[in-house]
Amino acid sequence: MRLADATLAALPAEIARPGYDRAAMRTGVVHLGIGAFHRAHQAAVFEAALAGGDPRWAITGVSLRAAGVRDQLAPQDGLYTLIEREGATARARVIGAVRQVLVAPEAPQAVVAALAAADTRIVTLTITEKGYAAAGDSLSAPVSAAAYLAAGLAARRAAGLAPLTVISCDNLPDNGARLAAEVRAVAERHDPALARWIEAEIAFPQTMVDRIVPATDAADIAGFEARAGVTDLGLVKTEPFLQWVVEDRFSGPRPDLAALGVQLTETVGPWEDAKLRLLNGAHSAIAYLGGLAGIATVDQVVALPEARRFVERLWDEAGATLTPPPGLDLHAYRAALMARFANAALAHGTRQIAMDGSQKLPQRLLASIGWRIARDLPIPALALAVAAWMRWQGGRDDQGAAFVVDDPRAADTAAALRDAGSAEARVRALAALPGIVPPALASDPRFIGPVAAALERLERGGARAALAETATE
Ligand code: NAI
Ligand code: CS2
Repeated sequence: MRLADATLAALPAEIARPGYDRAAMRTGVVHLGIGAFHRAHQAAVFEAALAGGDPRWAITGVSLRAAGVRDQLAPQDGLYTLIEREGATARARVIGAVRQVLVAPEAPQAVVAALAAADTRIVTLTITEKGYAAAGDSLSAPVSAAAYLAAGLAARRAAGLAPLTVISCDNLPDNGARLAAEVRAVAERHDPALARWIEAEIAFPQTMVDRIVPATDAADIAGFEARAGVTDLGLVKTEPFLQWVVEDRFSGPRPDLAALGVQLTETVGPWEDAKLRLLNGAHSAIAYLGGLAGIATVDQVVALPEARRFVERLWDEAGATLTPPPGLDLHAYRAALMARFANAALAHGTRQIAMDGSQKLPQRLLASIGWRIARDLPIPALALAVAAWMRWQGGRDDQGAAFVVDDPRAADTAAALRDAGSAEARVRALAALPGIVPPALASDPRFIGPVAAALERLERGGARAALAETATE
């Protein structure tokens, strides 16, 4: 039996479900990139708004690529279960906020119409870091998120509809401004007056988003089926922690976000730097070093004393680059992060985090390195993390087992490694690739030296030995 409106009543009482009238909700949100994170993070906040009596915040999800999530949710009336796991507890809630999912390649005009609907007041996005590459398409034949947004905004403007707010929820520095620039560039190619209207009327607030949401696997779905007696192919698993920091700049109505636990602020940057450089920087280091050592999950890596010492060392290096936002105690933040990493109930795959490293390294590791090198400060832990990403590009772990490097630049990094005959040559070749390591770093011996020494250490003795040596030197 599938999870659906008709089967909600059959669920065990301990599984929470929508207490509001789903038929009365209005679709105020369009989300581009409906994947696991949106359904565990922003949708959970919009669900709380609906549950609190504000019917305006149902969601039309859009996949700009494959039909996966649509095919999971359509037979379930848009319903899915969100399971918050910590240790032995697994709190399950059925989320009712998603009303429909559109697959853009199948129905591009339906996506434009959703963006141009009068009820739509907010657009959110989780399209991965690689979704922000320069959009070469046009709003008349949209493929990219930026082009769909330009097309939807053009339709709103032509219909004389009110502006709306566009909120990037991807792990990128200055995500709002980056997205705004891409959307305006597409609009400018079509009609400069549209670009000017977007600049004047549409808010693209900056955000910091945080909730660990591992990809769902078959065991998750089977486990829920045994617990609840229904099949939920749209199930999403996460942790109890959720943080959303949003720049307080909107073009139109929004839910009472502050009442829902969202932090509204004028300055998101310090929150973003702390999260990207501490949580995500450590995540990427754990992913590559743990993956090279053949370790499958984050909690298994940080169960190793040498790995915990290494992560603390990396946080010492990265933490020095931060100006903590008011109220953020970095010592407590680091302790909370380590506890979240150690949550074995998440089984967060190192392989998943290792994906798209060429799009993640700049903000997670290289920004901290650039800050420290400019002050002639040492970077042993950060250098080992970058060296581990470099070794990962070879597609073999320390045992020689091959794996696919899941990255839009994998062909470039593989080619760069091919003719490089030494660790230093490999570092220089990868650092010279455009769009990953900033040129100023790529030519700086204070970067090349430590990273090459770290790569030699990895190639000589493997990731576990390198972790242990670096953590204590
Ligand atoms: P997912 O794989 O479940 O969903 C990714 C979504 O992005 C899919 O809808 C996919 O079609 C779309 N997408 C991929 N490449 C695209 C492109 N080039 N253009 C447009 N759409 C594209 O991944 P998940 O877990 O939802 O994460 C998505 C993003 O959310 C991450 O890349 C990150 O920026 C952010 N995030 C994820 C967290 C997590 O723990 N999973 C936590 C914090 C942020
Ligand atoms: C992870 C992030 O997959 C990855 O790159 O580092 O998705 C991480 O789970 C989130 O940023 C946590 O908020």
